[in-house]
Amino acid sequence: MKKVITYGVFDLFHKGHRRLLERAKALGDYLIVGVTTEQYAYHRGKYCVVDSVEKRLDNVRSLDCVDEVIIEDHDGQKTEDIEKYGISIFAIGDDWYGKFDYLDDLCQVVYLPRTPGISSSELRGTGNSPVALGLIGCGRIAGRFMQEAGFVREVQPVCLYHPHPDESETVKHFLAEHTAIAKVRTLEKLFDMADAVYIATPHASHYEYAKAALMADKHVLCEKPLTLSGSQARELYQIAEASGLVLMEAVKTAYCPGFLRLISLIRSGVIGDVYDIETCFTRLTPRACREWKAPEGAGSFTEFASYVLLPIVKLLGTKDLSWQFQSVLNENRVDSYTKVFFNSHGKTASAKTGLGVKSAGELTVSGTQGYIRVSAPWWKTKMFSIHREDPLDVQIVVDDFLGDGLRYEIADFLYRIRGHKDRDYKLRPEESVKMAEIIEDFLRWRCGG
Ligand code: C2G
Repeated sequence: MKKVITYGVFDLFHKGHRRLLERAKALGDYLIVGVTTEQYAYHRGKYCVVDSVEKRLDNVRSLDCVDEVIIEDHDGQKTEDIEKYGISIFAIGDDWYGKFDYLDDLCQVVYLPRTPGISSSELRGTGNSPVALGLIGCGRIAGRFMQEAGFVREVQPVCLYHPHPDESETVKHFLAEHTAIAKVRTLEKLFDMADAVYIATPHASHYEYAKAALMADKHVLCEKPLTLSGSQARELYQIAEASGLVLMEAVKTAYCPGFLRLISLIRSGVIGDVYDIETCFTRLTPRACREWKAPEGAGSFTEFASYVLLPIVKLLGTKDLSWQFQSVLNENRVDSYTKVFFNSHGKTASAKTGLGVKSAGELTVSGTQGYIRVSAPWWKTKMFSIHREDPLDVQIVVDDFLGDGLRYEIADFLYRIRGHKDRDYKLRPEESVKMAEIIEDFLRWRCGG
């Protein structure tokens, strides 16, 4: 029996996919189809898969020409599969021409002509023109955001609003580098031009900008921390919910595949019940920098809280969490180092942040059957190790963290704008609100209140 194998994402299943599979089957007697997981598609630069893997598997499985369906989820799998299933022919569309010639040694490689005039990308865009994005503010992170947005083609940054457009060197530099971006002088103009807004301004101004954008019926992706107060964060989520708008806090770690895998593995019990979490984020920062200066949002905790609090609210929950702060404050009561102790029903956590103190940027989660360690920088979760009582019993888990990692949050923002509301599990409103409440409490405590 001549076995044929092919692979694909098969998102928004269409005529081009069906014809490819029918022709692949005609090359032999038995057709195996590898359906690519969303994570592996990500890894290969496809960030906009719309259909769930179940749906994509069902679509492929329902065809008469398909005899067997498998999942494709890692590099090197094609070679393994060809040997494992005794494959005679590897077939794929000719958009991949030459890319799989290396399989020649194992079986015959056939590139089938693609069906013209149809593709998943076009279907994704059907009735949906790209999301025009207006930027508010253009600090360091906005430059990185622009680069990363280039990987999510259906999001197009179009304009920039900055409160002092002509005075700032940063703005001039930004506009010179991103010539497709129009400078607008008012927020009204920005809202006219954009479907959605990305806010990258100093912390204390996030609330006002996010509220104005939501009131103008725009989706909002806001840099962390979303706000410096729990009630403000709650209000923003309420406005978004009531208006059917997407509001997302841009904590990149929350959306990256490695961190999502870490959390789901822990929740599935790999280290038993979780009893302690230790997180840390420090960056030695010169005293001349903004992080030390802005009166309200300055200091190590407001700067890094959104990262260090994330695994804590994810794993200990938001309901019964209590906390206590300890800080090293400078003469302006700005914290150069902060350590927070958490408790929730006897389960504990600690979070360290520093601008003037350096510590290991690691994350350790301890449970009744073992612990997980993510080495520095844990917030770019790429690899972690699972340890048990026997020091030699170590399992290493590796995942992707591409570029600066912002592409994942941008892709999620797009998905959610396109109606995939269920995706808010990556950072739920109540988790984001709880982080803002803790920051608010910290600021009150730091003022001596
Ligand atoms: N295809 C086609 N005609 C089209 C569109 C797609 O023949 N108009 C083919 C592709 O060439 C591919 C298959 O349909 O062989 C699946 O296409 P995609 O879902 O776009 O998947 P792809 O990104 O090609 O994934 O590891 C291999 C990858 O997963 C292949």
